[in-house]
Amino acid sequence: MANDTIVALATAPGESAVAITRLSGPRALAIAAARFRGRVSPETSPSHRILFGSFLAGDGAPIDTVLLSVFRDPHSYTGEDVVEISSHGGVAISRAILDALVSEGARPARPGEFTERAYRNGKLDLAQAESVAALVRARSERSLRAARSALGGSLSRKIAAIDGVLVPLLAEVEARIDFPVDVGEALDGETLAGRCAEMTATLRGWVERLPAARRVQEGVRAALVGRPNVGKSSLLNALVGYDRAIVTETPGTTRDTVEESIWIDGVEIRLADTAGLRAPTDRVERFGVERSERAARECDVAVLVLDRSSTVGDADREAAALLEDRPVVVAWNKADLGAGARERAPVAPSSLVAEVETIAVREDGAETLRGALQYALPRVLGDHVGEELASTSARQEALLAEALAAVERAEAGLRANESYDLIAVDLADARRALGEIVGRGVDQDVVAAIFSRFCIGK
Ligand SMILES: Nc1nc2c(ncn2[C@@H]2O[C@H](COP(=O)(O)OP(=O)(O)OP(=O)(O)O)[C@@H](O)[C@H]2O)c(=O)[nH]1
Ligand SMILES: [Mg+2]
Repeated sequence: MANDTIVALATAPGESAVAITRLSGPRALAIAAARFRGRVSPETSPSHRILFGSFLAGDGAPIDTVLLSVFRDPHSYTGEDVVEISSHGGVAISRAILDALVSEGARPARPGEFTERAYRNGKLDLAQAESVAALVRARSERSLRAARSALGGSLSRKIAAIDGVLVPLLAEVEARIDFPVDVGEALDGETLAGRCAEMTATLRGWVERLPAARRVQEGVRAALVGRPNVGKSSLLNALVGYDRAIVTETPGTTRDTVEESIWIDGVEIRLADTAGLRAPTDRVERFGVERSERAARECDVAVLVLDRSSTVGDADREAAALLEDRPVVVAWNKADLGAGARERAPVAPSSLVAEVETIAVREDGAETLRGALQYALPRVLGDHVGEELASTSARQEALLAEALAAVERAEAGLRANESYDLIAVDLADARRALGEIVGRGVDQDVVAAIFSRFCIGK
């Protein structure tokens, strides 16, 4: 256990109703007691009590009246003695409290240091600790649920279940290396391969869900794409419900991509309005068009905006070509201006999710367009649209891919009657990769890097 006591503001700095300053470590109770005057001292208070009193400056003058929560080792977030001081919010008050605690011997915490201590004290495994960051960053109901699921240990339980197959299998394979003549009664390679196949299937199913989990976590990227002046910005404004982007009758109004989010079925949809696609007339527009092309190529779902009142031309076809094989919702805008013959949208049938008619200037059709995006969600999230997905970090994704590749190699090796030494190496590799997800045998630098991405006070 750490031998120093750390302190940080746990709430966002600035003006607020309440601010919480958090202390953790062996001297947390003594340090808090040095500046607290109340009926009960934190040093004698039982765990899980809230004490009311004054918090004092060095000269004994009160800084603020506070509520002080006491959590004794090991029943706290970090597993150490923890004191949380709730004061009035405000820059000066929090600053004064923090300074006072530092002058009593606490050290300002590094980012993520509280959670790091929780991890080191066995309160959380590494996968759970990472999900704390995901929880704080969650911007949608679904991403919050995904982070909560990971924090609840869903990843760790899955790994434990795979370990339950992997460890005995590895032992069996290793036994054959050591005692090759004694295996008469033992399972043959095909049977071992069958057991390995169970793991391969579990891991494969898991890896297949990762892109969907990532989209839930980070938000689905939806780009409004089309030639200039078709009404992309007007549609963005209609969807978000306020004048987010500039709209004018001049083609080429939007120069930079403009982002705003909406939420559909608890999923964040990150809408990007883009500069109209055409041969650029100046340098600024060229940069804008490049950004539009990138947004079109990188989005998860596109809204191809076409002008219902004119004919589909090369510019529309070129815009559509950028969308290749991603799901596309076609918005036939300016439906109020009358139309010629109903034309076919320049989108491959396999990509086309829905076609809607809109009159963006009157916000007509915005709900239908929203519905079309909702309809496109299963295409983006795959079959797992309604499933509980656990948030996974990029580090965990890479390790899962390693584990899957290793068990696939082991399975193929077993079927091909390869030498057991090689198979044991693959299985051990899978075990190492899975173990690292929950923190087993992880390099200290990796641990430090993970927590350095947290906010201070977390
Ligand atoms: N009549 C009619 N006019 C519309 C409609 N939607 C947009 N407009 C008008 O069309 C013009 C262009 O609209 P924008 O939303 O700026 O079009 P854009 O596609 O963002 O254009 P760029 O940014 O230049 O690529 C504006 O004058 C809008 O008022 C519509 O549904 N009906
Ligand atoms: Mg625009």
